[in-house]
Amino acid sequence: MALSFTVWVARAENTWIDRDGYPPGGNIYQCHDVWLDYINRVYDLPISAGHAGGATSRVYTEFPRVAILSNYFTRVGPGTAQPGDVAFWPSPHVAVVIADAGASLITLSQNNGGDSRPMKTLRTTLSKNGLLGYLRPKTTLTAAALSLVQKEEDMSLPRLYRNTATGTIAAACIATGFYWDIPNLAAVTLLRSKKLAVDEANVELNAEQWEFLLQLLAVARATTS
Ligand SMILES: [Ca+2]
Repeated sequence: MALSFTVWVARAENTWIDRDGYPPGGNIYQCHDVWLDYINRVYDLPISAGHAGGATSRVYTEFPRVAILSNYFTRVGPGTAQPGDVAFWPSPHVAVVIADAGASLITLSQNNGGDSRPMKTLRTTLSKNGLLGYLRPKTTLTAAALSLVQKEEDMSLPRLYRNTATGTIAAACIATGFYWDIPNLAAVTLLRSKKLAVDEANVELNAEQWEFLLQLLAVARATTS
């Protein structure tokens, strides 16, 4: 069963991911493995659909290298990212976007240090310098109608987004990389322990995030009821 984006991020973060056994005898925990894990666990695609045939950036520059990808993603140039976009650099590097932060991206990324200094899958801020662009999910989240509680320039506050394909709602904060899918608003449970229970994950919240969430859900419920 496919995971929601939030659940996948929660499970993948702080883990070592290898989905292809490559490169044999080397550091098998490559940035490319995060891309493979993302398309497999969130989109139920086989990892063969993410094959690069060499440098990971070929997934972008030769898109769609594997035809089925074009059913799920559209290739767009560098610019403002949306949560769930897959960002490619020519270095080569690939990372999955949690939030756009202007000149940089808050991502889930593995092996940022290069093979001589392997790094597990971490929430990492990466510069947009040299960015090739993004593969954007076709069920993209678009900033919308529900963003009632904040000014455009204030990135410290979360925004609400509506997934135009499914009608589900998500909350994201650009400055902190704070992100939730809210797949079924009526089913969201706010736990007294200040966790958000969504889908299969319990997301730990700090006091500020908790307060924001209460406000956001009040707005969302009023808007969608
Ligand atoms: Ca690998």
